[in-house]
Amino acid sequence: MAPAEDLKRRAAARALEFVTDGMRLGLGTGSTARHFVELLAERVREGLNVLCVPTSEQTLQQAVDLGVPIATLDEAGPLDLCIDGADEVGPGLALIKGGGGALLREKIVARAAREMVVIADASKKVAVLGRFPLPVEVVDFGVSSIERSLADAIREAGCAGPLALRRDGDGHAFVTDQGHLIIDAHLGRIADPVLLAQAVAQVPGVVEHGLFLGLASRAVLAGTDGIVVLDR
Ligand code: ABF
Repeated sequence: MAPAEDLKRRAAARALEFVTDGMRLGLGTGSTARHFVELLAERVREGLNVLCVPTSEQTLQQAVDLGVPIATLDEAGPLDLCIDGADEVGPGLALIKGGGGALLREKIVARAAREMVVIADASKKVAVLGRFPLPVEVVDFGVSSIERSLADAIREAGCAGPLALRRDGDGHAFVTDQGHLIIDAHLGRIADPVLLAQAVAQVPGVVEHGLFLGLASRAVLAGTDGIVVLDR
């Protein structure tokens, strides 16, 4: 297994230790979360009793294929634990998420869980958020106007940088599981994530953004020198 994938798998395996029989789990999206679902499926085959809510169609399909018991969030009710990846892990476990386009369901599920544990390779840990573009999920009505308003809000929050509508491989606009579009904000540095989150959320047409603040209670980061578990 490639070194980076091995680190992701180690983080996923360590997070599995937080899962106990009978838990209702949120299942994240992305390559690290994929490792977690694979390892969780092994435990389910050994008799672990869990009920899981996937955060994307991609994770849903993986869980179904591997025989992991799933439910909708409405069926499951309050969750015990959400395990998910992240694009950046900053101070206070402030996160940038959404590189995989699943940020809306991810944030809803993370909020529905008593605890959210982030799993990642240690390279995701940063001193300041923003090197990774901030995904902003928007409706597909008046996208150019929304983008202009978003640029104004970002500037007023003390940030700057180009915005780009996310496109897939063949140049078409990327469409999320909820049928929305994503504008990526290439800000470079986010000095005040709380201020920026408040500003972005107020732009008409913005459905959700990739700043996850006050949601993660723990981060499991796997590096070449071992695994670090950070508590908020
Ligand atoms: C998902 O995990 C996304 O929000 C985020 O972009 C991604 C991280 O991906 P990976 O685990 O593949 O690095 O939650």
